[in-house]
Amino acid sequence: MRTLSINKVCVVGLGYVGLPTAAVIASCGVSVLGADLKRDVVETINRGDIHIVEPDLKATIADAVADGFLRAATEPEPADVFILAVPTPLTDGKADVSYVEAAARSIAPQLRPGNIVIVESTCPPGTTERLTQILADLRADLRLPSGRNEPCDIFVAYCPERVLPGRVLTELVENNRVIGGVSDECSRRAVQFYSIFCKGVLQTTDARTAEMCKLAENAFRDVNIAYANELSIVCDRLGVDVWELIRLANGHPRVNILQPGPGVGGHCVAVDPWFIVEAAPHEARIIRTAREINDGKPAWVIEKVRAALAGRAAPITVACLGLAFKADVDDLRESPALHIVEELAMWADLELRVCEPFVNELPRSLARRANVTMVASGERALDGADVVLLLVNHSQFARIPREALTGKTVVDTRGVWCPRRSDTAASFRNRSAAPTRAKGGSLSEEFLLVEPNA
Ligand code: SAJ
Repeated sequence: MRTLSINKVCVVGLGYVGLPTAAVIASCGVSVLGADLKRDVVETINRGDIHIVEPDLKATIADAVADGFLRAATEPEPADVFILAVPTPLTDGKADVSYVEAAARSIAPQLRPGNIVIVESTCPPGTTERLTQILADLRADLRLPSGRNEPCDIFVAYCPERVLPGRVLTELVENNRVIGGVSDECSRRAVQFYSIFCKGVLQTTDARTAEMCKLAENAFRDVNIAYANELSIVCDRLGVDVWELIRLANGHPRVNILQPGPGVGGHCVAVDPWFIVEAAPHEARIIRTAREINDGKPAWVIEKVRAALAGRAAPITVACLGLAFKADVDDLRESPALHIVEELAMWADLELRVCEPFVNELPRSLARRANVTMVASGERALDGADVVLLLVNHSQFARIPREALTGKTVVDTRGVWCPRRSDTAASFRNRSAAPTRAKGGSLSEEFLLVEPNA
């Protein structure tokens, strides 16, 4: 097989996927131009700094910029490979592919024979074929690929990102990848490109299957989380400790139940399954129901808080621990924690003390509320609080000593302080050392766990 010569890569979109991807390629000694419409993002990166939180990313970007392998600009430039990594939001319940179409239009004038165009944004099935048609319409002088494997000048493939926020730099290199070329030659060339920095298996298929594969992976996770969330609600009704139940069930060699929480957030798992529902509304029944269960969880948590407040004299101080969509990230997109705190902020006679260690200031929706203040640590939030609402299992919160919860009503949506869960090892070694549980499943001598058993 002829080896490609790749001297320059242009990454369009410098967000949670595009920026780390640009960094990893640049750190392999390939010249990378990152294009982003946002001037402040471009300036930040050219200073060797970053605008998102991701472990080790800052140092990798700083090195790549200092070594001259990474540069950012507001417009794409000619390159050997173009990667489109722009958002595909859900707008009015439908996949909004306008950014990815605009990105395709922005690279069209730069295309030269031999170029590879790779779409990494999450897309509904058929999008890569449509983008290929857009490029063909804009560049009638170039032969774009078709599924018929005819000779072409530009090679187009869909290759979804699969990285987990918090582990992005590792997973970009280690994960297996699915590469869906518009033609077989497109797949072959894309494989050669990804071989530069990927250690995982590169599996080839057609573009439509690769698009559906990405959606199916995130819908699979959503369905499994919905199962855990439904179990937590069922267990609450039945007076069973869901965290212990899951730990025990997962001892079965073929059972692996995920963890319940306050709902599903982020820009992927909470969004992508809807693309499948939109594409096959009558057939995608479990997928739709899972979305509804997970979307309904914040309202259930809010009812738990209402129960925790009952009978207390106003004003009541609630410590809200976490706003991010999951542990140890700064991302507030589609965050159920944020949604819950926004709702509580509208209630009369509540003082909310919010701690989100990964964000410097309150989001605008909360900053304008006089009854909401931000504090720097979990312990500060707890000081004088009547109710403690744990929404995100940030490592910092797991380190809060249990004594700090004494006398407070606790709504622990992540099971961080669940006695049987956190004392699992100890309780196996010495059952009598495990905390004792009062009637109703609560640790009433020390603190009350409203969720899951009250
Ligand atoms: N969550 C639970 N319980 C769990 C696991 C997760 O409630 O047991 C919640 C999280 O708190 C969060 C949401 O689900 O609110 C999503 O978090 P996540 O860690 O499951 O996934 P993301 O959104 O960070 O990343 C997912 C990953 N997809 C899969 O695991 C199939 C990642 O590999 C994808 O690259 C990413 O979506 C993406 O960009 O599509």
